[in-house]
Amino acid sequence: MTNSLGDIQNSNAIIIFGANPAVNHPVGFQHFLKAKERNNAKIIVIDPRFTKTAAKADLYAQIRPGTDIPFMYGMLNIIFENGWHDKNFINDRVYGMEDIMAEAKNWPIERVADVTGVKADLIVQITKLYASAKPGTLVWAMGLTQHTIGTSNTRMAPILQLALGNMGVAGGGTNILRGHDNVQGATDFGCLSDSLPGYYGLAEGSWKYFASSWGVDFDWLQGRFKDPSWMGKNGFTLARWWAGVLAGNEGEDAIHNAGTNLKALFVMGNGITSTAQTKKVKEALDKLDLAVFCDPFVNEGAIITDKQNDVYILPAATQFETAGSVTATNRSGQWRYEVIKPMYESKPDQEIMFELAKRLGFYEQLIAGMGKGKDFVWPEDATNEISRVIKTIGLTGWTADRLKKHTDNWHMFDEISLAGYGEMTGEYYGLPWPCWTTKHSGSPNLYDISKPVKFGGMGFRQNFGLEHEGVSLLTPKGSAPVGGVQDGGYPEITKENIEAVLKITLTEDEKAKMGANWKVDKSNLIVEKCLEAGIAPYGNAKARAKVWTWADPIPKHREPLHSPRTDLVKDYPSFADKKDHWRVDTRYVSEQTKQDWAKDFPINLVTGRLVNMNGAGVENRASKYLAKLTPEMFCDINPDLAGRYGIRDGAMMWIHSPQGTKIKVKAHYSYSVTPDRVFIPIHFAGVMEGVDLSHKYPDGTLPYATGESANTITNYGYDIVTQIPETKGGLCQISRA
Ligand SMILES: Nc1nc2c(c(=O)[nH]1)N[C@H]1C(S)=C(S)[C@@H](COP(=O)(O)OP(=O)(O)OC[C@H]3O[C@@H](n4cnc5c(=O)[nH]c(N)nc54)[C@H](O)[C@@H]3O)O[C@H]1N2
Ligand SMILES: Nc1nc2c(c(=O)[nH]1)N[C@H]1C(S)=C(S)[C@@H](COP(=O)(O)OP(=O)(O)OC[C@H]3O[C@@H](n4cnc5c(=O)[nH]c(N)nc54)[C@H](O)[C@@H]3O)O[C@H]1N2
Ligand SMILES: [Mo]
Repeated sequence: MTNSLGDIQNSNAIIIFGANPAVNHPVGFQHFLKAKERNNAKIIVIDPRFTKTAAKADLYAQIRPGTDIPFMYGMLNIIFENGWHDKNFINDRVYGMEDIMAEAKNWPIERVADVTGVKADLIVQITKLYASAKPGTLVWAMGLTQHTIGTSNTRMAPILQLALGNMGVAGGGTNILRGHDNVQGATDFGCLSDSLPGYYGLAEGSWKYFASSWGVDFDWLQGRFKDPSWMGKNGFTLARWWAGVLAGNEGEDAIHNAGTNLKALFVMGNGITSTAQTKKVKEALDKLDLAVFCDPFVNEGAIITDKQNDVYILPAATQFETAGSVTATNRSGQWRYEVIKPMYESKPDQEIMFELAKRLGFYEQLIAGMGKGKDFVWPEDATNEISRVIKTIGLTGWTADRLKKHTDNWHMFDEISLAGYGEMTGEYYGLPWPCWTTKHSGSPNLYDISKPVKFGGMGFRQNFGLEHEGVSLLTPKGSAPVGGVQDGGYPEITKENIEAVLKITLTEDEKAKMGANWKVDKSNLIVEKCLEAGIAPYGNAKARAKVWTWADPIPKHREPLHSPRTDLVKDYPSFADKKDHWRVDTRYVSEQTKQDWAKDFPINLVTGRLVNMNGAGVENRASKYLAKLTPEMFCDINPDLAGRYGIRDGAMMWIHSPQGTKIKVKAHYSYSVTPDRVFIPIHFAGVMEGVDLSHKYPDGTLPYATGESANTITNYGYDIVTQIPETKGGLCQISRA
C-alpha cells in the first residue's frame, strides 16, 4: 500500500479492481464507507461477480476474468484523447509514458467492450467519473494478481494512477489490500526464495553484508549450498514445490535443482490445500520421504496424503500465545503482546525453529545476530536485529521500544492522517516504512514530495540506472521532496557521491565509519546526513512505466492460458514457454494452444473468499458457529446456466477441469454471476473428487465442515514473473451429479 486505509477517507473516488474488501477486509472497508459518507466519494468496482463490495458501488462493471489490462488501456485511451491526463506530473515524474500512450491507441472502446464484456457506455462513464474526481485511489487485491499476467496487471494499475497524477498525494496512491495477518511483514522479512530479508538480492555482496551483520562466517554460509553458484539462484515457490518432488530433470515441466528431487517438506503456517492443483500436491506428498506440518490445527495436507510413515503433525501455538512485531498492510509496524501462555504441549513457531536449528547443528549461527549470545531476549532482540540490518526499506527506526510505545498509545493518533497527538506528536502511527532513523516520523504516503524527507517525504526511487536509451531517469528541476538541498533528481547516495549531492564535507572520522552505500552502511551515517540535507537516501528519479528487461516492457494483454475466447487467443497469445522459472520449466503458449479448451470447457471458473472463513479454512471449519454459516462446499451458479444442464438449486453438481480432475459440490443459484461463469469458495478440504476423507482425521479433530477443495480443479497456469497460480482465470465444464 502506498498510502493507508485511513487515508482512503481523503479520496474523492475509489476504484477497486479485483478486490472484495466488504468481505475480505471488512474492518478496513469502513474507511471506504466513511469516504462515501463524508466526501461523497464515488466507489467504482470492477469484478466478474456482483460482490458485497459491488453492492456499495456507484458504478459497477462485471468484467470478464483476466481482461483488466484492456479495461485500463480503454480508460487510458479515453483519458489521453480528452487530455484528462496530468501532463506536468507525467513530464516531471514518469519515464516511458509515450509507449503507454501508443499502446492505448490500440484499445478503442468497441474493442475494449468486446474483450472485457463491459458495455462501452459504462467504460466511458467510469473513466469520466474517475478522471474528474481527484484525488482518486486505486485499490486491488487477488483479482489482479492471480493470473499468468498478474505482474502486468499490477503494473498497469500504477500506470493509470501515474497518468492521472494520483501518486504521492493524500487520498491517492495504489492501495493494495494485503492478505494474511502480517503478510506484509513476512514479505518484508524475506519469506521469498529470490531475496534476502528486506528485498536484498541474492548477489554475493548482499550475502556478505548479511553474514557480517548476523555475525556468521560468509564461507560457512556459502558452504551450506551444493556449490557457490546455488547461492545466487531463486528457489522453488510455494505454488510449484510439488513439481520439485514429481518432475524429472527432462521432459514436461522439468526441474533444475542440482540434479535432485525434493525429498522433505516442512510446513509452517500454510494450509497446503490452498495450493493450486491439489491432486498434484497430494501425489507429491505421497512421494516425499518426510512431511512435517506445524500448525495449531490438523493441517489438511496430512489428511489428503496416503503416505503412511514419516508424516508429523507438530502442535504450533497461535498468534495469541506469542509476541513480537508485525506489519500492517500500510507498512505500519505494531507490537503484538502475548495474550496467554501456549496451551498444552504446543510451542510458538520460533521455539520450534530454535529446537530444529539445535538438532540440525546451526543454532549458534541462527541466534548470533541477536547479539547477546544465549542471553538474547525474545522477541525484542529479534526486532532490534531487523531494525539494525534492514536498510533498503528503511526499518532502522523500528526498534522494539518504539513499536511498543506506538501500540500502547494507538489512541493518540489520527485515524486518517496517522499523525500523533500529545507526546506522540511528530510521528505517524506504526512508523510506516521507510522509517529512516530512530528519530524519524515514518512515511504515511509513499512518493509524496510535498513533505520534507524528515517527515516522510520522498520521490520515486532511483533503482534502475541514471538513464535509459540516452534519456535521463532523474526528475527535472522543481521536482524533489521539499526542503532539500537539491530541487531536482539525484542518484541514490553512496559514500562516493554523498559530498557532492548533499553539498557537505565529511570528516575523516565520518568517512572511516561509513559503509559503501546507504543500503550497507552499518553506521547509518549516510542516512542521517541525507535527512539533515533533506535528501531521500534512495535518490529521486522518475517512476518507470516501461520495464525494459521484462518479457513485456509495457503491460500487454494476453489471454489466460485457458480462455473462453479462442477467437482472441491468436491476437493476444500467452508468453513463450519459460525454462527454469523458479527451478521449473513452465508452459505458457504451448498449454494455451494444446487444444480448443473453450470447446470442452466453456465456463469461466472464478475462485475467491467468504467472510466467515479464511484461506484453506481449517481454522474456521473447526469452529462450530463459523462452520454453521457455510456448512457445505458450494458453487454460485446463475439459474440460466444451471437450467441448461438440468441442475436444480441445492442439488449436487460436478465441476470438471481441463486437467481431468473434478469436484462434487452443491449448486447455489445466484445472480451474482453471469451465465458464462461460476464462482467457488477456496476454504474447503477433506473431500477429494467425491471421496470423503473424514475417516483420516485423528480422533476428535474432524472439522464441523469439510468439502471439496476448489484447488482440485483450478487450472494449470503461473505468472510469468512471480509464478503465482492463475486461480482467478480458468475454465471448467459442469454436469449433474
Ligand atoms: N474473510 C476473509 N478475509 C480474508 C481472507 C479470507 O480467506 N477470508 N484472506 C486474506 C487473504 S490471504 C487475501 S490475499 C485477501 C484477498 O482479498 P481479495 O482479493 O478481496 O479476495 P478474493 O475473494 O480472492 O478475490 C477478490 C475478487 O477478485 C475477483 N476477480 C476474480 N478474477 C478477476 C479478474 O480477472 N479481474 C477482476 N477485476 N476481478 C477478479 C473475484 O470475483 C473476487 O470478488 O483477503 C484476506 N482477507
Ligand atoms: N483457488 C484459489 N486458491 C488460492 C487463492 C485463491 O484466491 N483462489 N488465494 C491464495 C492466497 S492469496 C493465499 S494467502 C492462500 C491462503 O492459504 P493458506 O496460507 O493455506 O491459508 P490459511 O488457511 O490461512 O493457512 C494458514 C495455516 O496456518 C495455520 N496457522 C494459523 N496460525 C498459525 C501460527 O501461529 N503458526 C503456525 N505454524 N500455523 C498457524 C492455520 O491453522 C492454517 O492451517 O491461498 C491461496 N490459494
Ligand atoms: Mo493471500
